[in-house]
Amino acid sequence: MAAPMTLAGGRLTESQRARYEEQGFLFPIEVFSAAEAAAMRAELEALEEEWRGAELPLPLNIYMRVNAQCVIPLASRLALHPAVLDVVEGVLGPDLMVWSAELFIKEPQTRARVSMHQDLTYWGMGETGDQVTAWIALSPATRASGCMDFVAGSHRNAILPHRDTFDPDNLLSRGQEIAVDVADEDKTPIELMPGQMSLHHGLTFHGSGPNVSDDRRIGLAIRYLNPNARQKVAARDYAMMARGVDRAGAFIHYAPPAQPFEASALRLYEEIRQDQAVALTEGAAGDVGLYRKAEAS
Ligand SMILES: O=C(O)CCC(=O)C(=O)O
Repeated sequence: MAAPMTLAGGRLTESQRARYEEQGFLFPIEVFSAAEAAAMRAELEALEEEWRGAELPLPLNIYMRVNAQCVIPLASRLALHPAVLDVVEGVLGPDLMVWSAELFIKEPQTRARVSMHQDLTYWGMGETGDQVTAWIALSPATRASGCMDFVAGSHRNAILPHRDTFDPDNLLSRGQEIAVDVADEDKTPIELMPGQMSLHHGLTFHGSGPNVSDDRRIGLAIRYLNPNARQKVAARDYAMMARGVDRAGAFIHYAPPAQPFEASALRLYEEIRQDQAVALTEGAAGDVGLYRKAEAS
């Protein structure tokens, strides 16, 4: 596993920034100690234990996979953490917003995978550079546990055609995969220890294989925007202010949750999910389960 990069006072150096621009990704970046990451994992697993059988309007899995920052304080705390923001600022500048935080969990010895794709395909924001994803490992992300693979330089492509597979083993919302064959030798495995993160551009080709290890693979993918980003497909979009100022006002701002699954946060969550669904389900030929309307109670 590669040694973590040496930051300058917790921030990217000019050459690290240039490497991100060149490759479309950067790793491994240590943002939390192993002990801090273990405490975060324990908090997450206690939350899963407490809420798994609870009466929530939607299945717990949806709240974890889509906009977890709205209803799970651990997710918003990580997304707003200064150690993470200091690094992200090196890519997006001083004004930062959190668009979404998504837990990608692969249970031990399971087939769950992520097909090769470009994130921006369904965000409704076009091919903007005003976004970056920070993916934080809360358990070892190794080749055996199904770490992500990135294709260096692929972020210089436009958004390429994707096909929806709706494969149940695919963790993506519609099992979308890029209609391009990616050779194994073009993939860089993004192995991370707990507390380390990677950054990737929304046009970078990436995916991940199954977890054949005996531990869970837990990652939190946080999508950051700067205020130059625009939602072009949905009528409205939302973001949590993280740092600096939003002079453009193109996104509706909201506050992080104080407690898990508060009633007001659950209402806002559903509003955001339904509005964003317009972009994220656009053109889908089948049912996009993560964005399906909640059944009326
Ligand atoms: O966690 C994974 O394996 C894939 C996550 C991903 O595709 C992303 O963060 O954009």
